[in-house]
Amino acid sequence: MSKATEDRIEIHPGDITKLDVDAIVNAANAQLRPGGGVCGAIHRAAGRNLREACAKIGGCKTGDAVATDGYELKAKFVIHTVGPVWHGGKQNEDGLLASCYRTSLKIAKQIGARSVAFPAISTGVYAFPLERATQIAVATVRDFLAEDEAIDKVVFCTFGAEAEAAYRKELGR
Ligand code: AR6
Repeated sequence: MSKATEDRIEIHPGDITKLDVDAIVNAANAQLRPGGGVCGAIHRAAGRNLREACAKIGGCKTGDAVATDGYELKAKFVIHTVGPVWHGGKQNEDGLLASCYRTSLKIAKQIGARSVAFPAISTGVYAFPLERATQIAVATVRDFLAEDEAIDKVVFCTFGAEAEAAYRKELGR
């Protein structure tokens, strides 16, 4: 029998670059440049081959995602998704953020990644309100896992006490 959706979701506080999962998701920018935040940390940990792979791809639209190898990371793949910049909520930020999670999981399935870790996309530099973003992240992942058995495990990697508390509340843990 397949595992229940809730048993396939974990919270992991800490640095996503250290995680031993098939794929980690990067909160990227549209140019796929190394940048700062979690993106900068992933690029530093994966090494220059990741920067070159991203430069070759050239870019990614908001709400969309592309995969590369993980290079020096433990993770075999990095799935780069571009979250929306928060403009007050009337520019389809919610829909675009949901699309980031959904598209990243679709790509994970296509490349055969069965365990996937997400940072809290858009909640840093892009200023998406944390609680609202957490609700979207959790709802979208739950929906995907309930419909599809290709992914065994999704890890919400929280960076800081505030994000951890938001995810614990949303997941009821
Ligand atoms: N591991 C896990 N989560 C992290 C880490 C880490 N090592 N470092 C930061 N976070 P942000 P965004 C959390 O700003 O808002 C970049 O410059 C952080 O606490 O990285 O989508 C890109 O290049 C926050 O909760 O991403 C883009 O230009 C979350 O990761 C832009 O920022 C996302 O924060 C993207 O902005």
